[in-house]
Parts: sequence; structure tokens; C-alpha cells
Amino acid sequence: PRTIYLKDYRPPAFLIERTELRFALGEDSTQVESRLRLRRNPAAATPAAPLVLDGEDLELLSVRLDGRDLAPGEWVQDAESLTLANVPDAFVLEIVNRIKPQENTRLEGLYKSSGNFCTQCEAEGFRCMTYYIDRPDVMSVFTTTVVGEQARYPVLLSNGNPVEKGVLDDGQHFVTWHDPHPKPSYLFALVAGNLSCLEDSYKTASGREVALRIYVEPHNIDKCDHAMASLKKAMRWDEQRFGLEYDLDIFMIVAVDDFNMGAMENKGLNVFNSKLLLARPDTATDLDYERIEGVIAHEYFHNWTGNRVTCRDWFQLSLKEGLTVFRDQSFTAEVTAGTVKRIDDVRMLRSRQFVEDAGPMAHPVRPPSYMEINNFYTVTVYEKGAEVVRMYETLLGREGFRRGMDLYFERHDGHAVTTDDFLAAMADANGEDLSQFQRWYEQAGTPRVTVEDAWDAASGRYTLTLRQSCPATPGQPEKRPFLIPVAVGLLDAQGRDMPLRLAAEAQAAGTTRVLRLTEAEQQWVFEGLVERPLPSLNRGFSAPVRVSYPYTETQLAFLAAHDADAFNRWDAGEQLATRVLLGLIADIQAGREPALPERFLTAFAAVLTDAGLEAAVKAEMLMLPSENWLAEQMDVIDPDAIHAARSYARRALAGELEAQWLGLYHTHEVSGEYRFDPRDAGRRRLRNLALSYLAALDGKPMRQLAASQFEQADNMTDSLGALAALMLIDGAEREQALATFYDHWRNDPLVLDKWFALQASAQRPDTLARVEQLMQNPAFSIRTPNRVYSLIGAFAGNPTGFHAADGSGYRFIGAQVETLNALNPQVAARMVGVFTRWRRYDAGRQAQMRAELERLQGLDLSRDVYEIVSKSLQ
Ligand code: HT7
Ligand code: ZN
Repeated sequence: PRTIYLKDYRPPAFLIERTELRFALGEDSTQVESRLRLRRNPAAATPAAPLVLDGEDLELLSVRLDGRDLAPGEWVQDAESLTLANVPDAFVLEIVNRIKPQENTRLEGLYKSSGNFCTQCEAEGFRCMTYYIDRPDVMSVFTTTVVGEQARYPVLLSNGNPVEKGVLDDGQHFVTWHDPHPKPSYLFALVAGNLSCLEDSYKTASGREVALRIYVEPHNIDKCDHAMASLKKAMRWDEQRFGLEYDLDIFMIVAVDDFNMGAMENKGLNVFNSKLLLARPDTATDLDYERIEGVIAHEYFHNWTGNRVTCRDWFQLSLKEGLTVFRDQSFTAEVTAGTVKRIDDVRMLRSRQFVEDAGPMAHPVRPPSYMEINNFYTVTVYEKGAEVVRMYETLLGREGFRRGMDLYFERHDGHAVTTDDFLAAMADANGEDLSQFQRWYEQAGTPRVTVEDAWDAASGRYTLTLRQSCPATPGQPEKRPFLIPVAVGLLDAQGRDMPLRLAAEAQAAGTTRVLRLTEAEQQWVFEGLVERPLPSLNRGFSAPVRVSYPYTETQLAFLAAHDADAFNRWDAGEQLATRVLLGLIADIQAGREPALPERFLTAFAAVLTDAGLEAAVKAEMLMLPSENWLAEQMDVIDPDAIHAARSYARRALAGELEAQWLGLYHTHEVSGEYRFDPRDAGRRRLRNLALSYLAALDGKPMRQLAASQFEQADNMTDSLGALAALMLIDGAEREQALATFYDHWRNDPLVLDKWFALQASAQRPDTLARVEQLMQNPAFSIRTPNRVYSLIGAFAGNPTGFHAADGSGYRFIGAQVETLNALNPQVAARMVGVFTRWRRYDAGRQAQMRAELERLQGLDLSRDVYEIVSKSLQ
């Protein structure tokens, strides 16, 4: 496959002013008629270029130019395009082609899901429906007519507003939709099916009434209330926080069961994976409720950051994704508990994005090249991209950031732009030179900031020296210094924040200061201090970097108990626990008896019994670092020792503090009907965490405790919490509960996904056999991404299952990748990602993973899988 480079970007040779489409949906095939009003782009590089349209797997039936039928010799067709030489400067092109949505297993373009038609066009799916200039900088006004059998497809939807509808012969009907906002093809959507609709309305800040509709399969209509409430919350928040109003008369969301990713922000017609929309207390967990609220908000926020202002090319993906993730993170933090959200986001960034940034697929937030753009919907583009946007806010302040956003929309509304344009708006609106900030978009890798301090008691001066470096990444051996905002506080011996006065300042200003680290090495001197402080660094995770400072364990425990910055309190505890666990891993590897240090136990117990801590924050602080995170801290990853050490620590913490855990469990029962609110959700989280620790103690009493929670639970959070705890304990209760759960939910695929995932994640010797057996379950289908993610994906993420020393996990996932490669390359590419870090393991595992990658490389691979396999082997 060929590599596409950002440096080769050229403006399009033609623009499409109007796009009129007619889809005649059939049971065997669908006929697509398009009428495009094209004109040469005055900004094009080559004035007489031919017209090249993108198109894949299309059966071309006819081509007409300005009303004249063209003969086959007047165009050139290949597997990916249709070329017309010698076209006029402005003309109307009419094309008729046929496609087979029923045979579409890739789930790109038009396909069928549960008997309904739906589309997924981002990034390059539109070209699988009709010939088009399928790139985001070609924005057009769309009018779409959908024709289908009325009995099968009573609901016919597309973008914009409905302008005409009618009944045709042979039981067919049609609806015509017009979207007045010019948009790129990737935001096009069409849905047709037998769907029920939850209706509501919303009055915008300026007083316009917007109809809100959520479409689902009829049996799911009682699971849409949370999504609707979330949508209205998000609409209000965007008005209040960013002054952004919705711009059409109708906003629709459709849930589909077969979807490669989470959701899609098509203009006025969002399409959602049903797992991110449907929720009822007995079917969805608190985490599901939270995710749904976040993703509904995310897709809605794209209406401005992505749709009104879109990307010039796919290298700019983070322009819309990083910014929109930042917006959805801010929304969730403001409507729930901010600290917990920040901890969860950073935990995920560190355990996934830092890992990606240190591996063979590492790429900058704005990648310079790709083979397959679908492979670049990554944690780097999304989550690190969001951190980059957050740094603007940290540097410029909340008001400065808002000024930048306002200028961005003022300059670019209705256009397709770049991350440079975003940076320029932020800089210009605030009179700042942010040119060095550009490096966050261009350089891959996680920077390291090393901190040294010096205390001069005689003068009361405290000096912090910060040094930055960034490891080499593929294609980037050398890095230039970043502009890093490091938020710093200083604690006195009582754990109170000290007022901060930097040298040359007349008076102290605040207790947290954002230091702008721009050089490889820089110093800051704080004056007027009466005692040696303890630094609290990178408060709130102000920059996506690794910070090293030689804290002692006592200092970490002190910060964990006292830091005024709640995020850093958690982070200090996390660093301490990581150190302790790495010590236990070393003990196990050396054949020594592991023992939990007394100091750690005391600090842990203090958190466990702290009555002043909010339940959700306490749960965060009592969770041990994940096995993946611990793996990243090791030179040679040893999955067995990591698992043994972590299990040992859990058992020890459970055994030493059994009475306290039980106390916590019994005092955190949530009474009354299930409500999804941060307080109740926090209590359930903490209580289920207590149960999972207690489960580590094994034995009948704990089995009974979990089994009785399982029997009595009136909501999915508690039901699944109990089932997860039972999965940790051998005994009849476990199989009994699994069977009960299955019998109860056998007709609800989304709930069964949880059942699949729990079993595939179990760190037990028989897990692979169980997964193979579950693949035969009638509820499983390798063609449905949700099933694949929940069973095969969960197993791939199970460190002891996937990395079984005999290589069975590698061979199993390799075989699934091979099957998926032919059916759905996007899903296959997601599954193969677990092999990328093969060099980090011991020689035996390396050889087996490498062999599996080489075997895959020898197959006829899709572009998606080929790119990841070949880059992993480089
Ligand atoms: N913008 C959407 C990305 C997306 C997607 C990309 C490739 C293939 C399938 C896809 N489905 C959705 C989702 C978002 O980030 O909002
Ligand atoms: Zn997005």
C-alpha cells in the first residue's frame, strides 16, 4: 500500500457546489443517482487538471455531463477512481451506480444492521456509495432523496430538514432531505428502517425551538431517556460555556447494533453504536451511563468543532477530535465530580497513550503520513490531542481560551482548516507568541521533565531546576524542546500550601504557579519562604509528560495525605503504590517471599478509613495501579510476576483490613430507587471495590456476600459488580451466577457483551478454552464488532491470557485477526494492535509474537492490518 504524506497536500482541483443524491434501497442492491454541480477550484495548483473522483466497489451504470450521455471511452475507471479528462470549468455531472449494502461486512459506506440501512462515511466511506471527491476540504450543500419499501422501511432519514415526502408505486415511498450547511462527504448520513422514536424539544438561548428525536429499534424505546436528558444538558452547556447554539430545526440520533466505533457526528443525524445510547438501570452500569452522557455530548459538540469548522485534510484530525474530547471532558468534569473525571482521563492517557507513544506506531498529534487513515483514530490524536488543547487553556487562562475559541469561529466558520489555524487564533486573540507550542503537534513521544531542587535556609530561597527531554520515536531521532506548562505548588511541613513569590516579584501571588518550561533546562527561584518546602509538581496533570523528582516514600505518603491539589493527592498515592508493587514484582522474580511494606499499609488504611473523603475519590485512591501500567514501568515485561504481585497485594490489603473493608461495604449501601448521580454512583463504585478486595480472601463468607449482592441487585452496576467479584473466587456460586445471568439476559446482546467480557478477562488458566467455547454461543457473531470487542478484544487485553507463555494466546488472536481481516479490516486492525509491543517482552514471548506477526505479514492483508503489522516488524 502507498503512503500518503501531509507535505503532498494540494488544494482540490474541483469544488462541488451542490450535491443531489437519490438512493433507491432494494433487497438485492441499491441504486445511487448523483447529480453534482462542479466547478474548477480557483485555488487549485494545476489549472487544467482532469476530474478525478474517488470510488470503490461500485458498479457504474451511466455518466452524463451537462445533459449528454458519455460513452465508456470518455472516462477511465480503475479500482479506486473514475477520471474524466477535458471537462469544462463549470458543469453538471450525473452518475448512476449500483452497490450491495447487504454484502457490506466492512461497515463503511451504506450497510445493513438488524434489517435497517445505515451509513458510516468517516473517514472515506462515502466513496463506497458513489463516485465523489471524497476529501474533507470539498464542502457541498446536499439534497438527498431516500426511496424504500414503506412496510420495511417506514422511517427514511438523512441530514438537514425534511422538505418533501410522498408515496410511490409498488409500496415504495420517499423522503427528500435538504441540509443548508455546506459539508464534506464524511458527514453525510442515511438511515432507513423500522424504528421507534423518542421525541422532545429544546429551546435555544436565542429562543429557537429545535425538535429532538432519538430513533431506536422498537423494543429499545424504553432505554432512551438518559440519552435524551444528556443531549439537552450538552446543548445548554455549549451555549453557556462557549456561546455555541445548535443551527438546524431538527437534531436526530439513531442507534445501530453494528458499528465499528462509538458514534458518528453526521450533520443533524448522529449515528450511535447502540451500546453508547441505550440505558436502563437494570441493563446499564454507572460507567455506561457516564459514557453515554460523555459521548452524546462529544458528538453534539462536533456540530461546531468538526462540522461548522472542519478539517482541511485527515492529518488535521486532532483539530476536531482533540478539541472535541477536551470539550466533552470539560463538560463531564463540570456536570459531575471534576477530580474523579480528571483521574480517570489521566489514568487512561498514561496506560494507553504513553504506551502508544513509546511503541512502533508512535506518531505526533498531527501525523506526517499514513497508509490507512482509519488507523489514526488513536489515543494520541484523541486523548493527547485533548491534553494539547487543555494546555492552551492552562497557558492562556479560561477567559483567554474562550477569546481564542471565539476568534477561531469568527475566522473559520464554514471552512476546512488546520491545527496551525487553531494555534494562530489562540495566539492572536491573546497577543501571545505560541510558535514553540507548534511542536506538540509535530513531535511524537512523551517528554520527560526531571526536577531538582535546592534550599537555602539563610536566604529563604528555594530553587527548582527543570530539565526536559523526549525519547526518539520512529522517524524522529532528535526532539526540540517543547513549551511545557508545569503547574507547581509548595507544601509546608503541615501540608499547607505556601504563598508563592518568584524572584523579582514584589509580592506573593497565589499558591499554584504555572511555570513555562521552554528550554532544555531552566531555573525558578522562590523567595521569602520560612522553611524548606516539598514540591507538588504538574498539578492537575497540567502537561502530558512524565515527571521525575526523587521523592522518598514518606514524602509521597505525605503528599497523598495533604496536597491541596486533589489530583496530585491521588497521583502521589499512585506513585507510591507503583513503587511498592514494582518491589513485590522484583521479590517474586528473585524467588523471595513478597511482603507489603508496613508504611504502605498504614497509608492505605488511612485513606480507607478517612471519613472526610468523597466516596468516588476514595475509590480512585484505593484502586491499585493496573497490570498494564506496571508493565510499562519494567524494562522486560513479566506478565506472570506482575499478576502474582498484584494479586498478592490485593490479598494482603484485603486480609489486613478485612474489618474496614466490610465496614465500608455495609455503610455504603445506596437506598431507594436507582439514580444516576455522582453521589450514588460514587458510593456504588466504592462498595463494589470493597467487594472485589474481599473476594480476594476467597472462602465461603465472601462467596456468600457476593452471591447475595448478585441475587438482590436491582441495577446492573451492582449485579455486574457482584458477578465480577465472583469471577475471582472458585466455587459453585460463580458458575451458578454466570448461568443465571445468561438465562436472564439471553435476548439482550448488549448485556451479554458484559457477560462475554467478564469471562474473557478472567485471569484463569482455562480462559482461552472458555473463550473458544463462547465463540460457539448463538449470541456470538464475528461479524458484529460489539461481540468481537467484548469477547476477543477482552481476551486480547487480558495480560495473562494473551501472554500465556506457551504462545496459545498469540496464536488464537492471530487467527482471529486473519478471519477479521477479510470481513472487517477496521476491527481486525484494532485487534492486531496488541502485538505491536512485542519487543518489550522476554525472548521466548518475543519470538512467538514475532512469528505470529510474520505469519500475518505473509497473508493477503488489508491496508489497515498491513500498516500495523509492517510497522511493528520494522
Ligand atoms: N468522528 C467519529 C469517528 C468515527 C469513525 C472513524 C473511522 C471509522 C468509523 C468511525 N466511526 C466514527 C467519532 C468521533 O470521534 O466522534
Ligand atoms: Zn469525535
